[in-house]
Amino acid sequence: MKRVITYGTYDLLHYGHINLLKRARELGDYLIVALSTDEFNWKEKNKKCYFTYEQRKQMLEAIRYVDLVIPEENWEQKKTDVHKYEADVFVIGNDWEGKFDFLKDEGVEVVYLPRTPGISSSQIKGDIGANK
Ligand code: C2G
Repeated sequence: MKRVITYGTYDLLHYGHINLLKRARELGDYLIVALSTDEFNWKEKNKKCYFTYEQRKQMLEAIRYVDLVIPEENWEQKKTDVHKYEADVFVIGNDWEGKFDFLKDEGVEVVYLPRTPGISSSQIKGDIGANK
């Protein structure tokens, strides 16, 4: 069984996220999503999520491509996660191109997938805000 892992905030879930998760799952047989906690988002990514971690987790768990959701609490955990969860492949959007190549040293295949153009959580916030 080929196990795939990916990381993200997944706030205001949209089709760009779904496209990523679908392609990630297609690279193996089992997909683990490390979901950024509210604290990690705020402290490390300066992101104030609309939905809480539990709400975002619930939505991800409802997606057919997702097999397991775990918390992402810091930048460093990837190196241990890939062993803890026996991941064969690390996948993320190409906005992170090259940033996680160090995981190859852990024996993990690293794949950067093209982002879906024209959609983002911040764009959704802006568009809705503008139409108030
Ligand atoms: N994504 C995409 N296309 C978009 C928007 C997002 O393919 N139009 C992908 C991103 O590249 C990422 C995933 O969907 O792989 C989740 O996106 P975010 O929630 O924005 O995740 P991010 O803040 O980049 O967190 O440690 C890594 C970080 O946690 C990644």
